[in-house]
Amino acid sequence: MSLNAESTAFRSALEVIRAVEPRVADAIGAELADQRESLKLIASENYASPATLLAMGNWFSDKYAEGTVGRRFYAGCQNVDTVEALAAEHARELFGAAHAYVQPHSGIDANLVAFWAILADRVESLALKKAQVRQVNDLTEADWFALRRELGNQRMLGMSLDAGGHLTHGFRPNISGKMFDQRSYGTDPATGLIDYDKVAEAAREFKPLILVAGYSAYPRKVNFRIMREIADSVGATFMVDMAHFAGLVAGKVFTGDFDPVPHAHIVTTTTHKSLRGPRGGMVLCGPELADQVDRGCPMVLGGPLPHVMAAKAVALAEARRPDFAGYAQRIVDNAQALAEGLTRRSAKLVTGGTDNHLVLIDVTGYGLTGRQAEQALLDSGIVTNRNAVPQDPNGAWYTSGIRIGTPALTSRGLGTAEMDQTAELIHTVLSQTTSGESKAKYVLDPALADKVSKQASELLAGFPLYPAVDLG
Ligand code: DSN
Repeated sequence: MSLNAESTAFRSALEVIRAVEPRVADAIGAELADQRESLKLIASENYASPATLLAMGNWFSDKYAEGTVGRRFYAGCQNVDTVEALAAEHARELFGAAHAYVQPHSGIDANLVAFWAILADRVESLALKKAQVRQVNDLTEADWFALRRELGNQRMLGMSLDAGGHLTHGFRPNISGKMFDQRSYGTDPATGLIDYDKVAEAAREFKPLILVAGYSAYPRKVNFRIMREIADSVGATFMVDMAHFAGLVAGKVFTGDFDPVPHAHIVTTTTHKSLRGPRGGMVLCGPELADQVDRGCPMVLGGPLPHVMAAKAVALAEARRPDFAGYAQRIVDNAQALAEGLTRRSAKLVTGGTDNHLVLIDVTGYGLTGRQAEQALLDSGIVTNRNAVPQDPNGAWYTSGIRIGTPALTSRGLGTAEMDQTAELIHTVLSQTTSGESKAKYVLDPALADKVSKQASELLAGFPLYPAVDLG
């Protein structure tokens, strides 16, 4: 029987790699086997399509292409121009954005590009007002620093890390918290929800240059219309980092007030989470910030990765297909089924549930730290990650939470019935694990961990991962 195209492609690729360094070929094969075997609930991971994966493994990797489409610092970029323009076009169409910049290598890179663009735009506006120069690049170094001092306000207000924000939204130890004078907003201690009046109050007091919305561990929707009104009321630039929920925006699950694109001045994202593309980042904005954003490389970023931009174009084309909306809705249906299943079994959830792709379990309800729970689940074939909960008593390393998300299992085809079974497996492990002599140590009967691992494998057996890929 002849092999299908995917199996032939991956088998041939591994054969070529094996001839040079067999251990790499073995590791690639082992990674597929591990991913097939584990119940992957990491909220920020997914499974890109074979077409997306294959678009990355080619000679586009050999090309330098600093600059932008049609304006490169290197010759011979006509084919890179083709894929970069395609990726940007798909992104604009998918999200209804005026401008898309598809070069960032990651979410952090995308955020750095946005910070640069906002700051440069403000300085340039000030320079223009004084009729000093036409664009920021024409400023002398002395004028640039003088104008930055005159601008004064380099303050960022973002969601705090323990409330579910991201490191790059002004967390003090991160570069965002060092480049900017930062303050953060949290969530209401009683409900776990964003209190927009409190955000408005903080904005009035702090008068940030940038108001950031977006999260990596907040299990609810954010009203971006209200956030924009808050930003406007203090003259702040409104930035949304939609890395976690970009797939829900693309799939039109988050619309109206919950779609950041019509409300934010600038939107950043990764491409590999709920959006299900290759590892990478992207920036969307209106015409006002487009020129500064396009200076991302080489201003902030190293040379673009044309092979990844090719894969972004493929994945974004996939996300524009009608079936992606169904996928996005199933992600949320599954997360809600998982939340309900856990709640029914007495798990304590931050905010009591979810309306996006993730659920945050407060594992102090099981007498555990996040680290103990994460390892106990891993022993049982369930891959999650520990995460701080609001006002976390165990800090950002040990934490008190477990973050679980459904984009990956939904890609595999699991539905709400399987989410209930997943909730049962998680609850079984957590309720049978006891705290050890330190915040990292725990006691779990290995026989129980084995039993749950087998049950997880049985659950997954009906939903083969990459069914078209047979490595032999
Ligand atoms: N590391 C990503 C996550 O897991 O949410 C965010 O950067």
